[in-house]
Amino acid sequence: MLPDIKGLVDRATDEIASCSSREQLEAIRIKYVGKKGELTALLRSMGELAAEDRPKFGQAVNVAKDDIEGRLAVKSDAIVLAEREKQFISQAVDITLPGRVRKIGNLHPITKGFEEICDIFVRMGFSVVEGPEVETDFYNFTALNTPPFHPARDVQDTFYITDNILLRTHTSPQQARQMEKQDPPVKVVVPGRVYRRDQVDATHSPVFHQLEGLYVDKGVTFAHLKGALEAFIKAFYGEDKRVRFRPHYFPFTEPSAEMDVSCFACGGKGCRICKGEGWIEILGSGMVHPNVLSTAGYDPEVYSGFAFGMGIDRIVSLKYGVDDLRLYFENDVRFLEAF
Ligand code: 2U9
Repeated sequence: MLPDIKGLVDRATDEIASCSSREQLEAIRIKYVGKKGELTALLRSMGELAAEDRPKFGQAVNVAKDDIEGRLAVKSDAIVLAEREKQFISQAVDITLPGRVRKIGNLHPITKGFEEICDIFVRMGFSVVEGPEVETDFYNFTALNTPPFHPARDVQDTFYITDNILLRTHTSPQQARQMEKQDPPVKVVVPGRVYRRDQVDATHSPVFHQLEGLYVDKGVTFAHLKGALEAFIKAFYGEDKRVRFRPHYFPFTEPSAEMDVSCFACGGKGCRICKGEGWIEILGSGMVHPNVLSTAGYDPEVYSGFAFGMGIDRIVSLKYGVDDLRLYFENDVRFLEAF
């Protein structure tokens, strides 16, 4: 009797159909068509058959082998496909999920204030220059008509590196340097960090920020000063703001004036914020003192100029209603993110 080839193919077909992994499929391949598999064994046993049965039997075994190998190949493709599908599903990206927002930070309110204010003065034709925070006594005081033992030095006590070298108390020394470096017209604003010997509280800090301006040319008058500073206030705080000038004293300007802006809170009627005044002091200004012009090598009979100075910390605080200077230095992101 001839071995049951059809039965063998049927068994292999069933096993292949119910198999679900590469490993199982490989085991089935080895079992039926491997070197020591059942079909190979059948071929080997051909010698036991009658000679006339051999060709037909051999042919039947080869057809069975092709059949099984074909089914193995089809199943193998199906398994690879199924595995890939499983992988795709497990690795799928849900594009409907909102993305993770990366924190990119923002500029410090003081930096923003500097940039906004510089922009306004640049539109009026000023250049922006910066200078060293460590200065000489000469540029910080003497060149600004404040010689040794001048009483104005008392209110600008600072940190001394040597008797002659100190941390600047204002950005004015850079304006003095600028005048020394170039002929008129000089039209600059100088933003920067400055230092004074002060105890820290809500309105005082040994480190604060200033922006000062200087315009020197032939024929510069107090009217130019008033026009430029009023234009600045309207651009920075709003067109509805009014300004007024009060006489004051600075050693480096004559005459000198402080400028007030109409109160942000009450518009000028008088309230708690402006202490009933209707006005808030905002900056200092004046016509450059002839001694300052002479020291820089400019003839005060030919040239005149105006200058001004403002504390940026205060200017920005008034704009945003910040009531404590210390907030600028504490680095609390909840505060910093509010701008
Ligand atoms: C030169 C000539 C004149 C700069 C000026 C002020 C008035 C002023 C204060 C405002 C508040 C400093 O930050 S604050 O404490 N500054 O009032 N500053 S005029 O005058 C100059 C500067 C340089 C060569």
